[in-house]
Amino acid sequence: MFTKAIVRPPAPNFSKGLTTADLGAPNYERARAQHEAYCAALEHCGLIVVGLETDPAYPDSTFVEDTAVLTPRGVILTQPGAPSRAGEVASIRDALSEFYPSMSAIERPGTLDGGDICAAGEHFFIGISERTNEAGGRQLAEMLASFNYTSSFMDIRGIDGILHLKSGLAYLGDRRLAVIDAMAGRKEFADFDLVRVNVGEEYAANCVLVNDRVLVASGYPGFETKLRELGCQTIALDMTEFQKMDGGLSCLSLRF
Ligand code: CIR
Repeated sequence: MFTKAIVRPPAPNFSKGLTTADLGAPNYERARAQHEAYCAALEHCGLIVVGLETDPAYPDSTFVEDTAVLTPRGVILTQPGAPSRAGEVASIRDALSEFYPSMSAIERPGTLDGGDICAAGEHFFIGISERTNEAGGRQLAEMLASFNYTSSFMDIRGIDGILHLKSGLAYLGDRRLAVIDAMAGRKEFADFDLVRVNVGEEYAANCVLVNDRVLVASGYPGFETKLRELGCQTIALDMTEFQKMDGGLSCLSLRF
């Protein structure tokens, strides 16, 4: 069960962050409103939401997930692969130190973004991407092994429209994964039941299991219907402004 989440609202210069999406500039007021609704949904799932100050020094800093990997057995601070985001980790370390007296950290030349790490029970999928390199992935795999978790690498470079592994993959509990078609054939998923995300609804793959609910992006009825048919209680949230900055539901919080 998650009991807490760390979030950081978008700063007024949020639109200056990195993006590959060709969806236009985000509207700041709407992004703030969507972020508030996101926090309310986490509270509805029973979490205490710890809100950090906005940080205009880092326009992408609302995407807190990329700065740490939180597991029930230990916490690992990341080494974000985008140089403009490297400085985001320091304030997250401070925020987490209240809850975790000791933390490990990925060291350069390793790079690793939290968005590339998908926890599926005792197993972790580690995406090798434009942000997470093999050195970073190997460091994380060793740390996870020391916590008695298994892991496997998944190279996602070259999959169109996928910034991070979790842009196309999410764990739904009960050995079930939501996955886009471009990844569905991977042998690493052999032991899991796959919930295929409909073509054209790929953005919806970045959903988040929070205790007994699943947060999903609104506007993807095919995928949400599939989840409901499987017995998931979904909460649909507008994510349009974060999508314009390549962000999804999982990136907006660190849950623990
Ligand atoms: C970036 O390019 O780093 C941000 N604009 C978006 C990060 C999204 N994070 C995530 O998917 N975990």
